[in-house]
Amino acid sequence: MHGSSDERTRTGMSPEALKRAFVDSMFYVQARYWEVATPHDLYMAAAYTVRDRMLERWIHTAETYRKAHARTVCYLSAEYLLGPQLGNNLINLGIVDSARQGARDLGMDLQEILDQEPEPGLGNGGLGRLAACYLDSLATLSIPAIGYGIRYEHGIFDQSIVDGWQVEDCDLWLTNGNPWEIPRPLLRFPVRFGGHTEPYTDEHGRFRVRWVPELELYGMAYDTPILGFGVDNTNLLRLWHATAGRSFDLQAFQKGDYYGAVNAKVAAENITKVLYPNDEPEAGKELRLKQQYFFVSCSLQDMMRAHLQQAPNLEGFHERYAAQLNDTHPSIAVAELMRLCLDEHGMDWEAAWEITRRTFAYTNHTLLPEALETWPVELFGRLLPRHLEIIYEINARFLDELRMRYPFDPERVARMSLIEEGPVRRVRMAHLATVGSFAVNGVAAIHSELVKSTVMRDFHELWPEKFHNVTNGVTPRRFVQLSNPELCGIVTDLAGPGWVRDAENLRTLEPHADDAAFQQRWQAMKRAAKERLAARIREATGAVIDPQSLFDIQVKRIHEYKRQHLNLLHIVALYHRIKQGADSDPTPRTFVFGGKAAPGYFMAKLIIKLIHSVAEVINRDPEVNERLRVVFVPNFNVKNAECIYPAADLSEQISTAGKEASGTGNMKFSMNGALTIGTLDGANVEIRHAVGHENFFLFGLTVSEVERTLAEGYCPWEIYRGNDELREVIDLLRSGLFSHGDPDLFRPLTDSLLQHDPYLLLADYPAYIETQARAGDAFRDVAGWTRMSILNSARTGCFSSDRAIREYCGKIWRVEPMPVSLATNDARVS
Ligand code: 9GP
Repeated sequence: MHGSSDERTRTGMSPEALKRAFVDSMFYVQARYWEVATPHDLYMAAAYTVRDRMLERWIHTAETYRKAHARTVCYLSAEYLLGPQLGNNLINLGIVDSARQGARDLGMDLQEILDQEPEPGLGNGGLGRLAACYLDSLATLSIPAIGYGIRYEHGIFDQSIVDGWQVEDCDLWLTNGNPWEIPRPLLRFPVRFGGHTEPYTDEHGRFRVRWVPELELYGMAYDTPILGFGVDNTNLLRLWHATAGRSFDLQAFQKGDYYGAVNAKVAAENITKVLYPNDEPEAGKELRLKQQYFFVSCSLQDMMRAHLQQAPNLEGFHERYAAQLNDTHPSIAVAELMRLCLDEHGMDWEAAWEITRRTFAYTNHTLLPEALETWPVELFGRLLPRHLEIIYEINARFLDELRMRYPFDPERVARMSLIEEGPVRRVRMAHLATVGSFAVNGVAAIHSELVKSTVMRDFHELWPEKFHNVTNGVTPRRFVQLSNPELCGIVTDLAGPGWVRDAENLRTLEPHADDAAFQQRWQAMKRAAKERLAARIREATGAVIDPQSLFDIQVKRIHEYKRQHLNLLHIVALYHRIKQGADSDPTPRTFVFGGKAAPGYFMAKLIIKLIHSVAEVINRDPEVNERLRVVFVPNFNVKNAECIYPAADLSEQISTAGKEASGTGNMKFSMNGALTIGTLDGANVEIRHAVGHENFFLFGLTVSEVERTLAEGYCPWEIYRGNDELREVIDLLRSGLFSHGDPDLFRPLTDSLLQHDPYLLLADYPAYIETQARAGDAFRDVAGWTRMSILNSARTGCFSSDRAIREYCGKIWRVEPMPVSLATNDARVS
């Protein structure tokens, strides 16, 4: 394990070995000498120094898994929100102290080097970050696994704020090079689009179909090693980059069409240019479907290549691999695996179908109808004609089965079809994923129940045993050890360093919850984190905030269902009370917001504007600003998040019940000792159960109350009329006070609330206000609050992604750990 090869200077772990390797990297990789080295050179040299140590483990891991023909998890995900790698890799290698010491000896500050790293933001939010946490846990638990995805040249946009409005800037994470990836120019697979299909008879006289595509390009692999913590296992993240095929170029060149060839190259490479922001309609996003097919096809071809190196045929493919579909984005994999088996490997339908449906498992991450992907049949057929045929055939066989089972229920058969009939016929990707998988899971207990009783109800009735729950989790390596060193120190002192691999050991905090000396240490930890956040906010926005005040934080994507505007209604109510001299909540608070809005989602962007407008009025009013402050942290990303979660006193998890599948920010906050104010939605339900009802501020309608309220003809206007304070708050928003006299600026928001209020803010408003008042009171009882904070951390070890991955391994993937030891490798080499 760690430190086994200190005698080898290239990969040794001591400060001395690290220093020598760093100096070497500066010279031989960066080709720089000290006097002219830029901060970026220092970062690159440090990254290469660390990478060398990872490569040794990585190669040995690949060798071990291969020799053992290990059953391998393939995580197919269009998003990986990795965040900066250097700090995390130092932690997982167990060399933070050596690196800090080595840097100091060379007259450098490790933190300054870490700060140089650009963020690989290849994801939108929770779903992509979950994939990154799962990669960390898979390696840590020694599970043979490959993450497959897309190497977007531009990840999630950078957000800046101009005059209170979000402005999107292009993310340039690759501009200065990416030291963590290894390009594999020889690992390339063809991916085809368009054209038509034609029947033929093969040499055995069997009916076959040939796809004659119009366009062919290539996917080239870029590999990133993923280190486990405290083990030598180092797994693989393989991201695909699109390039034009050489033969393709040649054809055009031979015709003398130089510019045509260049244009074709540019068009091919566009496929992996940019990550699509979610929360926007799919309409017309042809490139998005191309991206999905592109990465899935490369990944399946790669899996087949590796399998066939060791097996005579594809018969045992599903034994070798468990492929997880992360949401519907990769669900075209079902049709692609069928195509590869049928058309490229000459299998018959039954054998191909057997392999396919025993290979895939599908995770559903949302019930929001607008996020459940469907593609117009016309578009599908134009881009992927062969796949559409295969989907029709899967559907025909499936519908026959259904008709036999439900002979008198044609509506049910139509509901379950893979094709949605209507003026525009569409392919239902969630249905394709469900029919083509051996397991389907939701991501929190309540969500999994809702999957079964709503969007997948018919499927659950048909195949009850297929449905599971695996509640999400977050890695304690990044979200405690790296981001909250003081908390890490406290737990390590009590439980020893092993808790990082077994987060249930956070429980050792529990008996100390009432100990006065321990409470002081806890408060100092919070204080340090709050000061760090205050400094960062000052640097980013110029705003000054008071670390003594209650830090009430809501950071996540901006969306109406997440209800950042409910939080704002409370803030305006507090403001209004202070102005009226009727203040009933004397607890000074700092409200912190952060999050990106999809570029095409007007209401979300208006909410960002409203946050800034309310902040502007409150922060400059001396009558109010001693008690209330409102700040927005621009460009919420993993780096910023690491600074924010540890600093929170109160975590806002206030979505309309039934809308948030799980949430993972809620877990990160709670693990870092924040109390939650939240609804019974997503993983809040399990967090509340774990931390104890008395340590959680619950409010709001339940899922069934939401359903009932809407069914009974919800009338937000009546609530507005019947609640004096709410009416005044909304009228203030409509008065122009927060919009320099323009009463119309926030109209779309206030009109939506008063006319439809689809997310039931007004219905939940009174309970939210009352619960916020209780939270404010509770914060003034310092010992009581500290106790609750300690208990939150102590009891949330079960939200480690290690627990989630163990559940996937046991319930769904049937895969066993395969520990790798560098020590045996050392013995073999020497
Ligand atoms: O909205 C869910 C979020 O609640 C969940 O925590 C996350 C990871 O499971 O997935 C999000 N879903 C999506 O981003 C799109 O389906």
